Amino acid sequence: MMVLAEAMSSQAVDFGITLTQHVLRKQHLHPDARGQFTRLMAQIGVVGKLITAQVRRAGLIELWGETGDMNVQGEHVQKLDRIANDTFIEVLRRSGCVAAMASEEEDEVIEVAADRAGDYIVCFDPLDGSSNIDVNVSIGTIFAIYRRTQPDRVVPEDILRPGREQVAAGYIVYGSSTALVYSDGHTVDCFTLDPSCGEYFLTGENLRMPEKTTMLSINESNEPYWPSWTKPWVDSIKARNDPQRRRISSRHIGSLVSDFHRNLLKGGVYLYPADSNNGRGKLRVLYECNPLAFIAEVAGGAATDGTRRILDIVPTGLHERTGLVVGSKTEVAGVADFIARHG
Ligand code: AFP
Repeated sequence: MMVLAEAMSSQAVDFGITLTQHVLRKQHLHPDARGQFTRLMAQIGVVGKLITAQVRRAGLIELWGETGDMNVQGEHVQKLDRIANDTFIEVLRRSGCVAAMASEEEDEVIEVAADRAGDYIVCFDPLDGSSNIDVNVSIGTIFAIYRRTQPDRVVPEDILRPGREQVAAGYIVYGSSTALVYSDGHTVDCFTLDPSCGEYFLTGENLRMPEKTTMLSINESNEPYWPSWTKPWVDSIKARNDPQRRRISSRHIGSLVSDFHRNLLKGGVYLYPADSNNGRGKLRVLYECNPLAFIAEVAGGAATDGTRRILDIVPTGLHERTGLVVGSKTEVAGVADFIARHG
């Protein structure tokens, strides 16, 4: 069995650095910091612990299954979706760091009472990949953090703004362990929750998206609805394989946050194109695409809807959807070429 000293010496990162310690260490990069961001990240960490506790016991305490309600997206709400959403809202409402929130599960913006409001706006998907809950497959929470634009009131532009204005973004994956990954725009860092002491420790520092694509993540059953460039593009990626050597593997979990996390670590491209009939994608700009595009870019990757950089989209509605291609920079750049050739 690996003893603690061995584990410490085998770590590529500073062993024993907690999430809060790490955020504090980086405060010098933000000379106007007032400590609110540090508190906000600590509270998001708490949200991750509370949701982890529910996810880990879901099968034991009847948290699998649907509530019987539909959400604003017209999807069946799972019991864990509801719990994760309420947890996120209530923890952040009490944090003193947040002025307003937008959730994938809520119809309207959630404003925080003035006496508790802070500097930040948070958009989040409380539990992404909820169709995977009942079958013990990885799911996650995704969040985007912006600074409020007005000191005394929340305005629509606080929420309906391009993703490039994010000050930070991150996600928590409830997988074989609970991992919290976030970027403050300078680096992308990964923390793993140690369940024995309830603390997040730094386990990956300054993550870089591998330039080489080895994983292709797409739901191929949607092929009849793909726009015309998608199939030739997918075929061109698969054509990198030959009988002597497999260079590309197909991996699609159906939980964007988990697919993204794997591709960030292993090198891959994730694709959910806009539907050729209605021109809309499935994924939500505010809660899924923006935060993951932000992380991808800071890690050296890129994200597009096919023609536009994801972070330049100015959403006109809270629950706007878009097509998404996210992965290494050269892979994503190649999409424009296929669109020019195949439309
Ligand atoms: P749910 O949270 O409703 O399961 O949606 C998950 C998701 O938005 C994203 O995480 C997946 O990658 C994508 O949908 C999967 O959608 P398909 O089932 O259409 O492939």
